[in-house]
Amino acid sequence: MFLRLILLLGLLSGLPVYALPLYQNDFESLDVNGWSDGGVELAPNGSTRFLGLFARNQATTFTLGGLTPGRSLLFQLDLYINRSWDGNSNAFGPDLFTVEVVGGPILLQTTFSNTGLPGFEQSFPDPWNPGSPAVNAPRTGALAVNTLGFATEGDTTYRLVLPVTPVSSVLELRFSGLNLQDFTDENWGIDNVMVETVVPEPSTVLLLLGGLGLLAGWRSYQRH
Ligand SMILES: [Ca+2]
Ligand SMILES: [Ca+2]
Ligand SMILES: [Ca+2]
Repeated sequence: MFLRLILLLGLLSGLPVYALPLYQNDFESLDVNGWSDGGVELAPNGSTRFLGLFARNQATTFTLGGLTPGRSLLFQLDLYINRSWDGNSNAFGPDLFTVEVVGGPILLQTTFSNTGLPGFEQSFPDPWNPGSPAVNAPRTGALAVNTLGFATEGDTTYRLVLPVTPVSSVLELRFSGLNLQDFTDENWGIDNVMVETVVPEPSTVLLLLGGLGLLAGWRSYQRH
């Protein structure tokens, strides 16, 4: 949060802030290095290539090395939720998606829905709570809807931005579905992956903190 605030303030103020990309992949070059499972799929309408397709309880693990332990990263990706995901439904799910650090914390666990039926709402953007699931309309928080050409119930794109702090020089992130049906009913894919480390210049941090201090002082002065 602090890094993102510094980045935002730095961008607004024009002071130097660096977002260093460590990894980027839109899968158009068919490169799946670093991914344990999945191949490159072409969207049914030919608009893009992505890592997939995953169905049932399938998973893929992404491994990135050469990291500095303790230095925060931003992991961004586009998640494609395709066909008849049923969200919180007990009868046909719950259709769960999880991102976790292998041997570490769960970064995201939630349900998604592409159907409009009562009882088939989704938990996203809230986390999955099995005792009392959050009730959000299907496709809440979507970046795009029906852009890939999947039949019948369509497809929904979510842009996930997950802050993560590696505890060693190697980070393993595991992406998995749970309770999904076969590919023809419910599947998912990953695209536009970007991992970056946000590095503010020391002078930028000092100037911004100094500026915030002056602002607080001025407001305090005005009140008196
Ligand atoms: Ca792509
Ligand atoms: Ca379904
Ligand atoms: Ca289902």
